[in-house]
Amino acid sequence: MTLRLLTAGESHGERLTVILDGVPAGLTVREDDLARDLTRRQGGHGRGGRMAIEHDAAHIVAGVRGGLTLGSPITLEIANRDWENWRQVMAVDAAAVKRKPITRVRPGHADLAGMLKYGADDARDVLERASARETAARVAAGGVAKLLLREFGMQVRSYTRSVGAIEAAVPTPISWDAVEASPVRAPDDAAGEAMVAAIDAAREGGDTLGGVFTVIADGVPPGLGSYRQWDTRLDGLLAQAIVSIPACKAVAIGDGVEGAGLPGSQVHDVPVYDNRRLRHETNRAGGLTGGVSNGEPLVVHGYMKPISTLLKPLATVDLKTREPARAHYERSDICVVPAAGVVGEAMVALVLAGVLLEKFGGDSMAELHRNVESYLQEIRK
Ligand code: EPS
Repeated sequence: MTLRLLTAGESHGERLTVILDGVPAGLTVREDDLARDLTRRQGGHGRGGRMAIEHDAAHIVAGVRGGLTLGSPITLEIANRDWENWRQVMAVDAAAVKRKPITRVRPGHADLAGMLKYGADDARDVLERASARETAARVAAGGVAKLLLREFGMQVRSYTRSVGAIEAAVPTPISWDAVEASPVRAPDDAAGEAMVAAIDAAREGGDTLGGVFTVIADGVPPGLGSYRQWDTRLDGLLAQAIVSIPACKAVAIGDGVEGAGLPGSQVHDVPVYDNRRLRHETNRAGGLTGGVSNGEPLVVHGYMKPISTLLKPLATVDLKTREPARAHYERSDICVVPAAGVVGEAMVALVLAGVLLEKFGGDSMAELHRNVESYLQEIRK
């Protein structure tokens, strides 16, 4: 793998740590460049109390000198402000740690599977790493990937397509300013208002909501990814990256879901020469054919289940007493679809940066630019 990401850190531990390996030398990266997406990820109507505590910022501790990447692994750190309130519960030291085991596992949460897997008798040992707090680390890394893609004219953005049963009417073209101004990152105001109301109603009812986010990558050159092997197909890589986002249960590329119910004549995108430039009349395939980018915008949808921590807890079992019980509750979010879109952008950016580097190589940005340019010149002939 050309670009590798490792993250570490518990939700209420001291900090999150990111190692991003494989970024060429000579890319301008400043902490400020990573700030905007970290803030965007914290927002969205439906977030819980934790986001009032955290002010996520990525501190660069390795891999950058004088504002430029060195080609060595980039290490970023994001402090957990809430850690101050969890020092005893999360203490590293055996003598200092305070335990109050959680055994009433939440349906739909990693609690049960994680406890069985790791032989834990306290769901705290599971939920701390299973927590979606880890996605802050991905967004910081994705920020670096976006800087790399920007050098080649690629831009990765997202919007909220639905919350619960409320679906946005997506305008063409999408007003990205309107998306960013919306409290739920919706592309149409009326749906945005209805989504806010639905989230409020869920909160009132002690419930939670899922939904769908859509990530669009513009400026992607044709030829990224490969049908050479199952694990080199770009659609497969994107699907894995999106479904790895906590609570994300399904993924679709372009009109993939709708297309399954239609005849081929209504699904496939017809290539045309437009002023001697090759393009497709439509983009139902979401920019991918044969697992290879085809020059159209990449369109990826992520489907999220509702958050599994409910204010009105569901029925469960207590693993300690083995009796029926009500599930554990602790502070949580009501709906995170708007934030998940930002995480989806980061995951798509990381995958795209990976396949770009795989195709074109290059230890320095100058070398990568030369390689990309010569390919683009060739295919434009
Ligand atoms: C999460 C539970 C909540 C969320 C958290 C994910 O945290 P807490 O238990 O501290 O209130 O806020 O998300 C984040 C902290 C974040 O940064 O996104 C969970 O159980 O997954």
